[in-house]
Amino acid sequence: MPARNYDIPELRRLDVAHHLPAQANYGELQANGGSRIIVRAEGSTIFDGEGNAILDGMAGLWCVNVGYGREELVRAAAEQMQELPFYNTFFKTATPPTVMLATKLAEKLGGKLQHVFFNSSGSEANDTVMRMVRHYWRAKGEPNRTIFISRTNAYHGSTVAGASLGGMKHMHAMGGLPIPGVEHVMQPYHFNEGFGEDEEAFGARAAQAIEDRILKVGPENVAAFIGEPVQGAGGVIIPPKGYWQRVDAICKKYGILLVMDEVICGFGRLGSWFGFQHFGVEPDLVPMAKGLSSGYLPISAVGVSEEVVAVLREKGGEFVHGYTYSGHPVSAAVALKNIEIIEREGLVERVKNDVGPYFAEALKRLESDPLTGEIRSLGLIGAIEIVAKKGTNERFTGTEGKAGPIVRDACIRNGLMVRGIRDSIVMCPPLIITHAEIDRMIDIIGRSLREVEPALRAL
Ligand code: PXG
Repeated sequence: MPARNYDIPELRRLDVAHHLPAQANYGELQANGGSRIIVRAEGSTIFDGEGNAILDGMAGLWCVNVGYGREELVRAAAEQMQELPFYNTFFKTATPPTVMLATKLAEKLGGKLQHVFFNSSGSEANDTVMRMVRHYWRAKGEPNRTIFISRTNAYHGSTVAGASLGGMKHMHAMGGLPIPGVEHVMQPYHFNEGFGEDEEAFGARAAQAIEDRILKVGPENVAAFIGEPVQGAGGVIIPPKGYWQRVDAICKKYGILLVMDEVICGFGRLGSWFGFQHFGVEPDLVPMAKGLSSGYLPISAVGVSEEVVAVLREKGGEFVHGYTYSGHPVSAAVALKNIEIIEREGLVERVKNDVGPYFAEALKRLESDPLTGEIRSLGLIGAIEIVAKKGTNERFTGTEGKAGPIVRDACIRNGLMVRGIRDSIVMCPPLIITHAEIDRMIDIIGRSLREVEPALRAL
């Protein structure tokens, strides 16, 4: 559909005058004359108001798994809005799409994960996790089990609970976070924290850090461990082989609940419906969002195990928690249709057997670039570490943490949206991306690295 005829300079002026965008430096944004206005999108490409076509190497914000411009999702929303635009789940009531989506998710989660609680965002899903887990332990007669163990650079959202569970120092530094009862241990970031060390041995060391902390705070006080199967916003940290098996075994050893945050990894990203299935472990709670509706409408969910629900049913009384939009029927209808599309088009298998391996192969073309340290990917998520000295993990002096955004800006100028995280760029394209588009991504990144090298070296 063609974009409407917007007055882009005026929109940018109004953006500065009235709009406070998410996670932005407002002074810088004002000095730059406002945000880039994105007006439409199709397939894997977004278009800005100046008429630039930008290949979306980030699937929106790690979420538009089925790509843009899906008429079926528009129709699913419109039909549900006509029939029933809203009803809540507070008054012992539910709506057909909500019940059907819970059933579908139970099928996809499989095993003991047969129950689903709905929310609107990944952050809210993790607030639900925190409240449900603590309620569970109280109901079970172990009220001292309140502590969550998480990891440095984890991202679990931006609400008070989400940002506390997360391990982002700059978020905590804004004040008052993390709230009490959250412990952070090292992340399994081999390139930065285990360079030169055998990868599996490093993974074992990172898992051991979790057990050490459990013993330090007392296992009887620990409620749960939470982790993303592959850390996304933390820089696409793919854990070494054996890491998740070790974490799972540690949780079982001390009777601690395992929460795997599938907000990014869920719905095909790693070539499996959920990341935990790829890594071969079975968590107790599974927050998910983003790819659940491919971002077409806000919706999130928490998959919950039979054991947890059995305790809540027997001894929990009322679970005094929920949101106005828990199980929103329109969002649920869109999520159901989105899952139907992923199934019908075999997108999960496509990532596993086709585009995932193709992406990994294509990335290898950047291995000879003097600026690339490590290039890693799993399914359709990947990262490129930018280094000052080939063969090392040394960063550019004076720009510690800044090389990523510099390369990212060059990529955007050249027509590719990627995300710059500290000294890396990360990629997370729609699952429908074509081979030709992957080739174009790699070309643009290669060209952008060549363009910025002199500026990086001059810093
Ligand atoms: N868990 C994970 C693993 C996430 O990636 C959330 C929870 C929170 O979801 P909501 O819907 O509340 O945003 C996320 C979100 C980034 C970036 O900087 C990443 C996310 C959100 C915003 C920015 O890459 N992930």
